[in-house]
Amino acid sequence: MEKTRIWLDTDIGDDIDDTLVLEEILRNPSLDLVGISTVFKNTPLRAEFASRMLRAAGREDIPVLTGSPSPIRGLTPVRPHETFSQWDLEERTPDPGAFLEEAKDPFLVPREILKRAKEAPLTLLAIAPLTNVARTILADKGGILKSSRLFLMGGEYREHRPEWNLECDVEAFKVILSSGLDIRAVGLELTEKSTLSPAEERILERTGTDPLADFRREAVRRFQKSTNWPITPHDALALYMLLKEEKLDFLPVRHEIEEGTVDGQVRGWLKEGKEVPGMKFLASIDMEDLHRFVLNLGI
Ligand SMILES: [Ca+2]
Repeated sequence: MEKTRIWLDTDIGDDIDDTLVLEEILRNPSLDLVGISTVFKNTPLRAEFASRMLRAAGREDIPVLTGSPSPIRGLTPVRPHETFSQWDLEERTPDPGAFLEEAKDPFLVPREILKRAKEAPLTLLAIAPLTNVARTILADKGGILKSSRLFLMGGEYREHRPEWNLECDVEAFKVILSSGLDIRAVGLELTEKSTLSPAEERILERTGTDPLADFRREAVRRFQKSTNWPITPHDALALYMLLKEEKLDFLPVRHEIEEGTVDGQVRGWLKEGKEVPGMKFLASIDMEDLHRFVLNLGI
């Protein structure tokens, strides 16, 4: 079977779900991960985190690129729990090293994604604010991305509520909606229901014996200790959707963005609008099967 060429755009290093997604991708024999880009705030540190994870997996051949730290327009929202929750405990936050230099070039990530998409059709998996992806779409003057696909976690499609990845870069989400690309999205209304039980969390804490599993176990431990939150694997639904698309039900996206300003910050959410060509959102999901997928981790 031909492998799916995948590019991961991620804000790995805060919530644990991006870490779980990257591990699953690395372990999945049907996926060929051709590159990773980081986005939102401390992108050099996120890149260092991802590259350490690749090292644990023995996959230093996969490029990790430092993407946009701030949205296309407006301010970066702040939420109270914002730390590099998987790293800040007990040891000093590591030095992002060479990734700091890379962060100065806002066109680095678009250039590299377009280069890969030109070689062969590419599947973009976006599990973070959509700044990098939007910049890539804007830079794609030759229509290279028309043969590629985009799977994303972002938006809320049922109740007009704000969702983090959308509101962190409202302008970027508008670019996504007007891109005409072949897009499958999963919204907060489904992902927020994916919280693992304490017993399931314990499975994540002990599964696997290789260095990649060790890395994840330590990340889970630190996440739990610093946040004291249950694990809600929002982003895993986007990868699940990518892998099981044919068995899932989608609805056409008939939405547009409504904007408001709260405390001087631009906020945005989806409301009903005209049909967005090429874009569909996941209608429902079997949570038991999703949890089996999250906990299996291909081990
Ligand atoms: Ca994420």
